[in-house]
Parts: sequence; C-alpha cells; structure tokens
Amino acid sequence: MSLYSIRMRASRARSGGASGERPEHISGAERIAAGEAVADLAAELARRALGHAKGQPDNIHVSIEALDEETLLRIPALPARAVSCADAATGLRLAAALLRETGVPRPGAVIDLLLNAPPLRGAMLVDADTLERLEPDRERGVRATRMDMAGGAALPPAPDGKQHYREAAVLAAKVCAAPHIIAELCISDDPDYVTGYVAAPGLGYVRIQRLKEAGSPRGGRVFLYRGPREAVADTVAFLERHPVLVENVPPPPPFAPESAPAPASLAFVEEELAEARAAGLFRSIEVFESAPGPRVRHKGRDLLLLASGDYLGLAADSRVMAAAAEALTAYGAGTGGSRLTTGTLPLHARLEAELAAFAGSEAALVFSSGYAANVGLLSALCGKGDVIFSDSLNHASIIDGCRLSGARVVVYPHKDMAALDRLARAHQGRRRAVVSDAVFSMDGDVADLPGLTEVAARHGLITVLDEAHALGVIGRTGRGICEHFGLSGPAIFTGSLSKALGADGGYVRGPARLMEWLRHKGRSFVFSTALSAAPVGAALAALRILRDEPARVARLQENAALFRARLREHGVDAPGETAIVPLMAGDERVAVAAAHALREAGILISAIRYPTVARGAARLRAALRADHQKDDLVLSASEAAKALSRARTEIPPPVPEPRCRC
Ligand code: WAQ
Ligand code: MG
Repeated sequence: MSLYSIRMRASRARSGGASGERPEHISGAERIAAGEAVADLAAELARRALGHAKGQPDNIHVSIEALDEETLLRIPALPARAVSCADAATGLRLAAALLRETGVPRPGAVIDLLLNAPPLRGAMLVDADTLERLEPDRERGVRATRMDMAGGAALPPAPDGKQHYREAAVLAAKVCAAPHIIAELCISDDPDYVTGYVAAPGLGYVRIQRLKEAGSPRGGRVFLYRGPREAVADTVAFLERHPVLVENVPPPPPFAPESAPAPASLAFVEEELAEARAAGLFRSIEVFESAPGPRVRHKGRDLLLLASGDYLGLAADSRVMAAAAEALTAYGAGTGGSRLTTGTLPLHARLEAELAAFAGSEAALVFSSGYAANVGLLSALCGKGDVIFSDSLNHASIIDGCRLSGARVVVYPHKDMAALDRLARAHQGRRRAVVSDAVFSMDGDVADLPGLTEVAARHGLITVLDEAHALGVIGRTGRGICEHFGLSGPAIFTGSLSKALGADGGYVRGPARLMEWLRHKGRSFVFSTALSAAPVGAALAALRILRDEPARVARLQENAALFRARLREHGVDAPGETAIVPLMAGDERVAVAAAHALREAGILISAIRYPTVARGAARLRAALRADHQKDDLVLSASEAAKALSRARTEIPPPVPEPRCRC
C-alpha cells in the first residue's frame, strides 16, 4: 500500500492589503497516511482549518502526494519532559536557559527575534551565533513537511481538532535530525494555547507550560543552525522534502500539578533556581542503570564509561560484592549507633588496621564519607587563632573543613611552593597547617610532595594530604603519593573508600595517638551513625585485592599513559599524569558540545565547567580504569579529539549580549 503525504494550508487575504501581498497564514498541517485513511485525513484537516481559533480562512489548500518510500526515514522521537511555570515571563526565562544549555550564546536575542517577527507560515532558520536569517524566503519561513508519527493515521482525531503536542513532537524530532540544527524554540500561534517548547538533540523535547499570555496570537518557531553557509540548502531540503516517520512518540509528559504558591519565605528558592537556569548552570541528575564498569547502561544504551572513580574496577568485582553480601547478612543493613556508642563492628577495626598497614601509617579511622573525613579532621585540628594554608585547587570538602574550623584560611596559588613559603612567613598563628589534594580531582596532577615537605618542615606546619584520587592509583603498587615520589611523607592523610576501593566511606590515617584524639574531637565521626557493614566488608575485600594484585594498578597506569599519548598525537592538550585526564576546552560551550557529541558516539566523558573549575577553563574530564580495553581507549581518544576540534570550529568566539543603552 503506498504512502501519501497530506498537507493542509489555510490562509486569508490580508484585509486592506495590496493585491500583490501574500495572504495571511492561519493554519497548516503535515501528515502521512496510506490507503483508506488518506481521504478521511484530508477531510479532517479541512475541518480543522475551518474551525481555527485565528478565524475563517478564505483559502484552504489540501495536497495529497505519493511518497518515495525508498527514501522514507524512520527516526526515534526525542525523550520528552515538562517544566511548569507560573507565568509567561518565567517560561521565557526557562526557555532562554535551556537554549543556553544547548550552546546558543544569546538566547535572549533569539526569543526577541521570534516575538517580534510577523506571522510566518514556516519557521525562521537562524544562525545560532550571528543570528542571521538563513531561510531562502523570509516572508514564508522554512516549513517542515512530509512527516508524521509512525502509525499516526490510526489514532482518533483529538477533541479540539488538533493534537498540539503530538504534532510538535513529530516536528521537533525531524528538526533535531536535520543536519546542522542545534536547537528549536516554539511558541504556538493559537491564541488559547500557551504551552511551547525547546528541543535539541542532546536535550530532548522540553515542554514549557506557559510561553505567552492566553489570547495572544503571537507565536512562531526558530530553528537554530550552526554549520557552513553552503550546507543551508541541504538542511532546508531535508526539512521540506525528506519523508520522515517518527517512532515511539512518548505520551505527553504532564506538568506538575499546580501546587499551592510557595510560601513567601521560600521565594528565594524559585529565584535562585531560575538564575541557575538562566546562567546555563542548572544541574539535572542523570540515572545510570548498571554498576560502574568499562561500559555502563544509561537510558537503555551501553556507553563506554570514562568518567568514574572506580579506577580499579573493584565496585563490581565478584569477590568484593560477595564480601559486602556476607557482611550484610552477618551484621544487618545498618549499625544503629555511632562509632562511640553501639555502632562499631569487628569489620571496622579490621579495615582500619589493614588500611593503615597497607598505606604505611600507624593507625586509621573510618568515617562515613571522604567529605566527612576532611571536615572532621580539619575542623578538629584548627580553630580560632590558627592558620590553614590551602591549595587553590583543593576539593570542596577541604574548603568546607577549613571554613568550619574557624581558622584563618590562606589560599596559595596551585602548587606554588615559593608562594606558600612567603605566605607561611607572613601569616603567624597558634597552630598552623597546610592542606592539599595529593592528586587534584579536576586536573589530574600530583601535589609537589618534596616541596611541601620542605616548606612545612621549615615553618613547622602540620601537613594534611587528601589521597582520594591517589590511593590505588599512583605509586608502583598503588600506595599513593609517598610511593610515587619514593619519600616518606607527612603524618596525616585523608582518603576515600569509594574511589579505587570501589566501596563507600572515607578515612583519616596517621599516628595512633592522633587517631585516638580524633575519636574525641572529630565531630563528623562522633555524631554520625557508623558506616554500615556492607561497605566496610566491601572495602576490606577490595583493599586485600589491591594489596595482592598490584598488576591492576600497573594496568590503570598503562591505560592512562596510552590515552594521554593518543590524545597528544591528535593534538589535544591533556595535562596531568594520573588516572584523571583533563582535555582542555576553555569555552564552556565547546566542552558541553563536545561532551554531547561524544555521548552520541557512545562515549561518556563529563564536561566540567564553572563553578567546579574557573570560568573559561572548561574541560572534558576523563577518568581511566584498569579494565578499559586498549581498543576502546584508542577509539575514545580519537573521538574525543574529533569532538573537541569540531566543537571549536563550529562555535565561534562568544559574542557579548548587547548592552542596554538606557
Ligand atoms: N514547519 C515550520 N514551522 C512551522 C510548522 C512547520 N511544519 N508548523 C508551524 N510552524 C510555525 C509557524 O510559524 C506557526 O505560526 C508557528 O510555528 C506555531 O505553529 O508540548 O501549535 O501550529 O504541548 O501554532 C506546541 C506544543 C504547539 C507544546 C505548537 O504550533 C506541547 C503549535 P503552531
Ligand atoms: Mg497554530
């Protein structure tokens, strides 16, 4: 049975308009049907044209045309979600923030363009960066046609004659599949339909509850283009001519029920969330459907995972999982008490003893997380009248521990030992400490242990090193920064059980006397329920594997070296020397676009941007694993290089938003 494209256009001569003037567009529709359904659908579309809220048309054009089924393309629908908002102004702010998230640099100007344009039959095709109009006929716009939902003709017509959402979901899927389209913004021109959307390949279809006030006939569409001028014709041809069926259109995601207005006392929450959205800094939480591994399941797809702290592949090691299960069965799900009351199990003591022995300390103390370990230790060590010198790139848990201590915090430039020396001379205090990551979490470089030890000794500073990304990762057998430099290090370390050890929790290690003292003074230790049996059992098993199988550490280091070398061959700046490999992008939009492209290619490497790193220092952050296959790393390096260079050529330097001259 052959397929037909059925198109409807309804228009009206402009009142008082000169004879040569184009008639006013009232409504249109695009469907695909076969056999019997063709005639019924044509009639339904004519009926719809006659009943449109914008008024009576004086010309209805229905065309029925056989499709070339050879070229018929079947594409999946975009994933859809809905955001509610109280009014159109908020909705437009959300739309701007979503557009910015997709890499559109001046979303406000795009919205203005749409709101100020005369009614068009089609959409504006606009250069995402320069905002130039690219469509061949600016009075008509580009009309996406020859498309429908797969199996759509079988559905009953909607009660209001038009399925706004369904038709929009089809259109957006086709638009996002068109070459060089990076995003779409849509506001309905139906006076009584206020819901609109932003759609983009990496973002999906986001319904926005209100983008205009009811009663306004103002609406339209903008397709945002980023690509060479020579390719515009291909994009237009795809949109206007290529037959497309969209499969698996999800049901319309509902808006959250109208909740009671937030209490005035919480108004700041709405405002700050809207600000984060507007600045492109809104974070959504992604869900992963499998244990971490060289591959991970995400939205039903297997992605190569270069973004996990499970460096040695121990989180899903069968021996580690069995130990966790055994501990859980023996001791239960929770400990029911703090370590100082009833929460300590034999497993805690065993883990502390073996961890201390492995890493070369007298004793260790397990905390409920690495964050709690840093905060507990630093706030106990220092207080009012004391000084803490802290590396400018230290992890947030160190920063928070410093703040909570009440000591004066003196931040020294990253790894600048001469500056630390100067500052230590200038800032005196009762107790003084220097704290640094052993391996920096966003840069993958190693602290200057020889330099730190020397400066600390000269000034009598207590030295604290956080080995969260160092234990199991650096040093020939994974014993961390001291083994890496072949030095005996400072007295106190903090660390994590949830990275290379694949479990959960954190620790402090150092002199036994200090641990004894910390049991009394470390408030995050004293006032937290003890870490439960399963993660403690898991960490203990993982530690024994790390001790007995140093080849894992060697494989991790080889993998990181291979990945870095390949990146450098491709001309990518990949500094650092550990399992964390930053691929420097600079521009936030370049990092985000490259991460999107990699995701499309089935590779998960996170884009890191402000506030995690400084503005303009955005990057892809790859994290290597011992169980990555060489082929996968070679492929990932070349895909990452490609994605970065493409994002760089496609994204021109940022154009500042025009300043208001008033
Ligand atoms: N191709 C390009 N532009 C189009 C097309 C098309 N096929 N159809 C409509 N437009 C342009 C045209 O300028 C219209 O004036 C404008 O879009 C709005 O079209 O999840 O009903 O048909 O509930 O009014 C969004 C649904 C409904 C949101 C949008 O658009 C939801 C809608 P309308
Ligand atoms: Mg309409």
